Amino acid sequence: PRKIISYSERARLCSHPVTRKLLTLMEEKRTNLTVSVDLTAAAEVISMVDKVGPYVCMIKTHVDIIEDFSQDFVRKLTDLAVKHNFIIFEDRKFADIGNTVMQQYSGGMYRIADWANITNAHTLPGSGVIQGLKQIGLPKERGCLLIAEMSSSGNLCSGDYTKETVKIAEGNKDFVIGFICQSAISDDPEFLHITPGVQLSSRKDQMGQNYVTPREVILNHKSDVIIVGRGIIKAEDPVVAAKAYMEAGYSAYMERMS
Ligand code: 6AU
Repeated sequence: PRKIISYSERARLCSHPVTRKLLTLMEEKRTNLTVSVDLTAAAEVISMVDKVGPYVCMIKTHVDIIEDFSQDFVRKLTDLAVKHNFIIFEDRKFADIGNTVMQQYSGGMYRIADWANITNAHTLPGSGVIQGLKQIGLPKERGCLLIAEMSSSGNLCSGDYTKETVKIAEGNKDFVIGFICQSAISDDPEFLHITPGVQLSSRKDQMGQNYVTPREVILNHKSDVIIVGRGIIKAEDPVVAAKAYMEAGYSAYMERMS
């Protein structure tokens, strides 16, 4: 079992600048909530981010679902990150050879590496995917999360795959800052454990997504950060919902500390 030390104590142990910043602001803002703003119009995304920004440590995007993506969207998003003090995580799930992901990360119309503090990658291709991303991300002080486990039914990320993913992370600590996972899989305090598939009410959706509660994730599964999408963005009042998830997540962290 993982020894529990506070987010801010951990920030001091961490050498990666993004991890330090994230853990520090989590304690300052008293939140371990990431909102996944999976909306398809740039203006809707920006308006939602401005509403929930005060309650989150991180905003997660899927920019390839935005119909009218532009550099203006990027400017607005990065301005809001300063205004509300949060980290930007583009959920790109890179999964190709190093040479390809390098171009996907730096170029195209999204130029993800220019604005996203964090992105993520599957380890299916082996460590080459990290070598490619790193060439672009290291000089910009970016961080990467490895997908070690998934929330969807029947996924293949388990057992040896998860263990090998931890090894790839350990070999690339200058760039890999943690995991997308369902529960804590490493004892290293420098690695973040970030968990999607979180809702307070439903247990699943119609396409294989499985949900657990914020309390289960933080207290029982010993994760650090919860990711909530539809539980907040499709709620009748996203601000009320964001506050409820923030409170549920942070009180579970306080309970784990006590
Ligand atoms: O809360 P939801 O179900 O509306 O949204 C969950 C978000 C989505 C997924 O693309 C993402 O989390 N996700 C991921 C990530 C973050 O990599 C991995 C996973 O195993 N399950 C999952 O739902 O934007």
